[in-house]
Amino acid sequence: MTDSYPGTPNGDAASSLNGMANGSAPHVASPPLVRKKLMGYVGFANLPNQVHRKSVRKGFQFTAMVVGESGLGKSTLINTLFNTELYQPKEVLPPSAERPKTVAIESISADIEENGVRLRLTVVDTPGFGDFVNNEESWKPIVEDIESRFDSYLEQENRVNRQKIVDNRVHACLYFIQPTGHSLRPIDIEFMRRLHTKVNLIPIIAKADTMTDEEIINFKDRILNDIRHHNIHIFQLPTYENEDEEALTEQEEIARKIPFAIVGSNQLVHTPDGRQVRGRAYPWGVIEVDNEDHCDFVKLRQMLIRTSMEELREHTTAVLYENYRSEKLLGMGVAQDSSVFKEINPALKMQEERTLHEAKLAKMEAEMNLVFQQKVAEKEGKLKQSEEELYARHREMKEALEKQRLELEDKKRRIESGRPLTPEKSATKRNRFLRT
Ligand SMILES: Nc1nc2c(ncn2[C@@H]2O[C@H](COP(=O)(O)OP(=O)(O)OP(=O)(O)O)[C@@H](O)[C@H]2O)c(=O)[nH]1
Ligand SMILES: [Mg+2]
Repeated sequence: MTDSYPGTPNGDAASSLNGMANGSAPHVASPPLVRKKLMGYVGFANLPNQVHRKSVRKGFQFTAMVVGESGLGKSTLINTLFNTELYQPKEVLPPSAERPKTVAIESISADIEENGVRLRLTVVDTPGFGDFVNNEESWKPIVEDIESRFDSYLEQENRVNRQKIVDNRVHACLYFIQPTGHSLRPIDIEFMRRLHTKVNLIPIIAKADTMTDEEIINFKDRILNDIRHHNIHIFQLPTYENEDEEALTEQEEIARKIPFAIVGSNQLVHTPDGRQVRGRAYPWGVIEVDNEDHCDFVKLRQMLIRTSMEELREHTTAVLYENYRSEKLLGMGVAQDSSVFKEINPALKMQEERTLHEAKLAKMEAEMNLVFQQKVAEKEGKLKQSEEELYARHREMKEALEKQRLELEDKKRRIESGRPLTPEKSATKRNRFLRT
């Protein structure tokens, strides 16, 4: 309400009261927009607070997945993110023993609360690729897991009662890249290509403490080039025009760090200056997990949890899940009838109906004309035939009469000349008589 509309005559705070009606019936010619100055407090400025209260009451759900080769520090990073030992060692192992490996896709949930906001955070830990006999197909169980979560959501959506939908969809997938310093390997590219349409991909350089700062900068460049070259879509922070300066700078700083170079550790170590920090101690010094000068862990946590959790959730729902859902339903033969969603304009509809009706009438007329012409042709044919028959009969009768007339005339002539009526017969008699 504090916005001033440049179009208003006095430039005062104004509000469009017709805006809502326009929005609900876009097909009807827009009524003129009336700008009204509010005379007093109405209350809709409180709408964002209502949404806020409601979402706090409902709580939030967020699921992140970690994927990468065995031993790259996936389980360690989860522990670092939660800041707890979620993965307790099952038994105390001697230093020479092999470290515990993740053997199946496991998910761990924790209900956490901060300033009265409840969040159910689920982390899905996946076994490393190196454990598979055939590493070419190592992406399969993970894609299947992501899809089965989509399926479960789709199934819940299709239920009669949709009150209690549990959202287990993976909202972000942290992909661990080996700190080789070269470029992405075929297995990384294959994996990301299989996953990028199903999940928000966030690439991570694992065990960044094994590389120098300069090596990390060059490695990041190569990784981003490879990602661009292979048209892999990684999660990008959206930027909105009306965002405030501070938020924009924060987002830019985060975006500049992608792919995040991460060091994971839940161990507390002493720094030379006497502080106790989470990190890894080396003979040459201490790498601090929560120090932005040492690695990008803080920026990753900031993006995942503080600034873009909602964006990750929204992109999962609006784009990734939506694509999966429509593909799946189309595959099942459920086609969308677009006419159902067509906006109806009464004038246009009447015009359409009239055109249809006229076309129908024209078709009927043409059909009737055709039938009429056929009947006329038939009748004509019949008439012609009977005329010919009549003509033939008339000719026959005429000929018969003419013949009769000639005979009678002949008879008359003979009678008049006194000759016998049947000269031929008498002649034969005479001849017979002569012979005998
Ligand atoms: N140098 C270094 N070592 C790390 C880092 N993160 C984890 N490690 C060590 O790497 C080893 C493997 O870590 P895990 O977290 O078990 O690796 P993982 O990716 O879960 O492995 P799998 O479960 O087998 O897939 C452990 O000894 C960790 O202490 C890191 O950032 N830097
Ligand atoms: Mg593990």
